[in-house]
Amino acid sequence: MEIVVPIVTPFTSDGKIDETKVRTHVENLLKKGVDIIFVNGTTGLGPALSAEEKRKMFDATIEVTDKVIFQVGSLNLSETMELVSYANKKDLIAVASYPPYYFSIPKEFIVKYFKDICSKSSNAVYLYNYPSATGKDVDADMVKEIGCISGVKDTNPDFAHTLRYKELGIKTYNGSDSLAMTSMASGLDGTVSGAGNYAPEILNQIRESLRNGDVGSAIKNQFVLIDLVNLTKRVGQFSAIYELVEEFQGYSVGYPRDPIYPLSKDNSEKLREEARKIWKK
Ligand code: ELE
Repeated sequence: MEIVVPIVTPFTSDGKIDETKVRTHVENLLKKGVDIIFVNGTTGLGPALSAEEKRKMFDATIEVTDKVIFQVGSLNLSETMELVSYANKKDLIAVASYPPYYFSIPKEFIVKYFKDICSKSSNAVYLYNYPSATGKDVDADMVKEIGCISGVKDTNPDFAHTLRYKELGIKTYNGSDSLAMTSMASGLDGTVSGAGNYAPEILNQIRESLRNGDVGSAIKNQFVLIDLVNLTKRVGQFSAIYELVEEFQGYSVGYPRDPIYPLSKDNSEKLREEARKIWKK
């Protein structure tokens, strides 16, 4: 029952990655019971980062822990490969990639993309599958065909779809906040939760309740998490996470990156107030 957090990427007001804030955030999450840090995911605004910025996020994180999954995907395979080679010199859990998105390409190209990454990587290679965002579903059959994927994060409301990867015997995580409890209770390796940036305690409580056989309490906490996530979605989920880390964890993770604009003062205040009501700590 691992808790994986796809961390936010903290930017300074002039758009640079704030590595000190990355380290502070990672240290705190680990203290709060998070097992693995996923860098450059969706919450980390991965598709909006340059290769250099992705590497910086990885460097800052690995200074604190080797329990890292390094998302290296992009539409530019040569940049992706540079990051794969860079990671070869380090000790980490895995490199991961979403499939090449945006372009309509045949399945064989996607299979080849992952095979190419595997052939270059001395680390484990994980798939980041997020069909509603990428427009591509790299399902269990395709993973079987690729043949070298050893883990998957499936951000997918279709839990049966996620379970099929587990049948292949690979590390399997579901990445939907609303399925965090289900992911931990149902024999997957754990959950990947963006809300874990600001509410790692809730994920930990869910896990503790499941370990103690208290399903009722786990469900209660899952619904608190769902209410918080739904609240963030009303104002801009990814911008809101920056606000709620400060609100609930007590330190700043800087700014998001335009066009994931920071929230207006008004929205920020309302968000924080409503979030406090939902999660009475
Ligand atoms: C998810 C979102 C999904 C987290 C990442 C993640 O950031 O890399 O609530 O399911 O829409 O993409 O947090 O959130 P839901 O895997």
